[in-house]
Amino acid sequence: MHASSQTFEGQSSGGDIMGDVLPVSVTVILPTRNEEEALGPTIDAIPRGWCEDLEIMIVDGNSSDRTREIALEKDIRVHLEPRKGYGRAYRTGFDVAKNDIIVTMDADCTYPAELVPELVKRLLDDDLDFITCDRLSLAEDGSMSGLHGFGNWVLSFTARMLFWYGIKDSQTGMWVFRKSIFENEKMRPTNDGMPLSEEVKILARRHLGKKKAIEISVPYRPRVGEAEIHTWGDGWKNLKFLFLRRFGLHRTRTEWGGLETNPDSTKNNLPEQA
Ligand SMILES: Nc1nc2c(ncn2[C@@H]2O[C@H](COP(=O)(O)OP(=O)(O)O)[C@@H](O)[C@H]2O)c(=O)[nH]1
Ligand SMILES: [Mg+2]
Repeated sequence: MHASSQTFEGQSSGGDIMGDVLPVSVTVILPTRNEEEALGPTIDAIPRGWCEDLEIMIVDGNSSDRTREIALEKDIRVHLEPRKGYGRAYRTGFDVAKNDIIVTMDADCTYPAELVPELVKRLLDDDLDFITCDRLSLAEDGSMSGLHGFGNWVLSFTARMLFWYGIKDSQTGMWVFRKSIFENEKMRPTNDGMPLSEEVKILARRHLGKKKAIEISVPYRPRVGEAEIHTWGDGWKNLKFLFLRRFGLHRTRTEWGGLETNPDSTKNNLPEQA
């Protein structure tokens, strides 16, 4: 049976049932822009004490609300990436993340943070390089509007047709992978916007293969806090990017990695939040 039919439904977790501490270091990256409502509960939902070193960080896109303050109160790392875009935040975060395994999630309480230890354990046990977490099979009521559900289906269907990689959910923002995959420069995503999400999966399947890059179904929940939704605009950009990427016509606007000048709480040079 295909890997994507596997689910992590109903398996709650935490250090307790995991037994031994996993012998790895992990960075959880949360991109944020104005997530003051949902960031605290998202951070609190991430289990602690189940791996040797756990770094939790936000890559903040110049939030104008209390997002960065909340992160500092919760004692997690804050990296400020003033350049706009979801993809830009990750193209910086992937580079500045301290640890060997990277986990990504939105900072909006939609993804099952409680499953992070089990997903990492799965990566190690099965000697995988990349896990993408499908939301479409187990989405909870109210987590995706009809239009968003339809848009996700169109994008995932188009991605399957163009690339033939068999990924069910091309738009999920939860991935668990080894940071070392980026040592191969071809694995580095190029898009600074929402299309980075589909690009990451396309690259994983292309360069790591189906055995090392798998899809697992996880629950998906309604969002906390306002989304800056550009349903049609982002949908169109995602669709256009699939075709550009397929025919090699995509272009990189900015370079891989964070800027030296980006403020970071580990450098003690964050500006006061406006
Ligand atoms: N740093 C940064 N984060 C962003 C930006 N745009 C969105 N985000 C964050 O990226 C995540 C995904 O955005 P979201 O609005 O939930 O998109 P959706 O899940 O596709 O509806 C959230 O945690 C946002 O706060 C941005 O320009 N910069
Ligand atoms: Mg979201």
